[in-house]
Amino acid sequence: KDSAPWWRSAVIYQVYIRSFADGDGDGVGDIEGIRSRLAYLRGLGVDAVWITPWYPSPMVDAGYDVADYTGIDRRFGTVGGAEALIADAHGHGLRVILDIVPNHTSDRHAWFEAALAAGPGGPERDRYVFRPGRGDDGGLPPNDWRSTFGGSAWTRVPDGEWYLHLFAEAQPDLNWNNAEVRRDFEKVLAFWFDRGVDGFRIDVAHGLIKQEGLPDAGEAGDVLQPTEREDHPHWDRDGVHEIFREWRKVADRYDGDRTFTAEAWVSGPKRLARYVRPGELQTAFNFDYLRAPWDAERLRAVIDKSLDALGSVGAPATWVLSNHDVVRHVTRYGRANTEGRGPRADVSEPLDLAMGTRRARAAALLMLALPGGAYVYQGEELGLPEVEDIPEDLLQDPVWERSGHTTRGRDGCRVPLPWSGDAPPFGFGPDGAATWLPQPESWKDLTAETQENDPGSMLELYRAALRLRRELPALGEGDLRWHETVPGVLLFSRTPGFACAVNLSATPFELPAHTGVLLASGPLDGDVLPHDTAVWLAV
Ligand code: ISL
Repeated sequence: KDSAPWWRSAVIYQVYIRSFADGDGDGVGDIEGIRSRLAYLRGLGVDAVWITPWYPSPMVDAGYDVADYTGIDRRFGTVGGAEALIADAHGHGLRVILDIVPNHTSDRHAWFEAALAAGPGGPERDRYVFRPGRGDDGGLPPNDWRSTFGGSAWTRVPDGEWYLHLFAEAQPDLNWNNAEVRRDFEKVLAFWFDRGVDGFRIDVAHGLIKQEGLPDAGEAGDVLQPTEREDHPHWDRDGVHEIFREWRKVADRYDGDRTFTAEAWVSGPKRLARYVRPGELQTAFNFDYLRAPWDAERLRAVIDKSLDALGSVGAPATWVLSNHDVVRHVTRYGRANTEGRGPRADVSEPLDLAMGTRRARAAALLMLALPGGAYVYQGEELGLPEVEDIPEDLLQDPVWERSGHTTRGRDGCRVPLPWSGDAPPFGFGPDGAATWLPQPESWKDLTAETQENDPGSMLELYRAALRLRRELPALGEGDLRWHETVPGVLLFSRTPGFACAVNLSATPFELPAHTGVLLASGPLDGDVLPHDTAVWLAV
């Protein structure tokens, strides 16, 4: 176990920087805030932190609109502060993963400003995807592609050309056929590797290469997720792999195991496995697991298909339940009939938070018992639910509107963390300081301080599970063997001497023979596992 590279079984904690901890009291989380909470992360028992974009940005898309890849936004700190954070984290035994955003820049990036100034045909324009429009006077977009955030993926500039943006208008897509774009990103990787970072999470890794000729997407343009179709003009094209093989060579020039994780929403584990073939990236988020509903058959199918596909290329699986783009899973699981997918909260379904929390506890034990690595999104260890009643005038996420369907966006999973105390800002920042989104009063019962040392709390469950993960040789990488049971129950063993049972049915389940209960997500009834409960057993 010890000789395998760290990233094959790592538990990586996602720090959504503007909502993690606020060191200077301006209501927005920052680098000093993270530094002040490293001991907490160490105590939680994770192996690494992934920090969402901290680069200078107009913040149209919360920092995923980058204006300078080698700087730090003044709201978050300085490059010196970032270096100090990396050193401190390493001192606590925590690795540091950065977020890199190669599909698009901000429209305020110097490259885009130069592209605009250059005019049609200028060489600087070739860094992006500019085209003349269709129609007599070029007044129609060059094709029918749709932005992920709604509307056409094209915006016209005053000189008459149109530029492509698969996300917000303020996020122009880069042209990855341009040699300077490739060279500059390799320099960005080196800049941060030189400062000690251990790896990168690659934003929209499946979007970089567009089909030659930019043909209309036709009906494929209506799919909300690239996961629904393999042959798509701008998602998951073969050419992206050549880029990542070059990136891997950059990482391998450094000592230690520098690593990459692809954020790639693709149509199933076989396509995902293409990103983690030998010589390419090391891991990729398994979003099929995140999207699976609370259903034993469906979960087992996702687990098997993922392990098969990733295993066939020698890559470990990487499980994830929540992130800053989707409804928090306590809330997803709290709605009986909701598929566990996507950022869109269907708030019309009745919500049972007690059920959601109970399932989230069981889901955590399941995830952390599976072979491979896992991601923990900040606040999931506190059992935070989605905040669904943020007043509309305070919402900040670019509105999502597709196929006539408007949602409240992603702010509900991005509310600043409650650390301590009885009232907002709950220790997020200094007493009396604002928070960029309001925190619910009810979060006084969910602060880290309240949960600390409470054996029934979500925080103590995560701590106990992560401690056992470090101690038990069976956990982390390795094999899994299923045992046939009754419908609605998942039961598997791992060697040496470990078994996990999860009861997703309504009927109590009699545990198999074992030599001790290591950890349970809720009270057991002797040797009977109640509904929506998971248990780790010594066998
Ligand atoms: O499936 C998708 C596109 O149809 C989306 O899920 C998309 O891949 C996803 O939204 C990408 O998310 C990442 O990049 C976005 C940013 O807004 C998100 O926060 C980030 O996680 C643009 O940079």
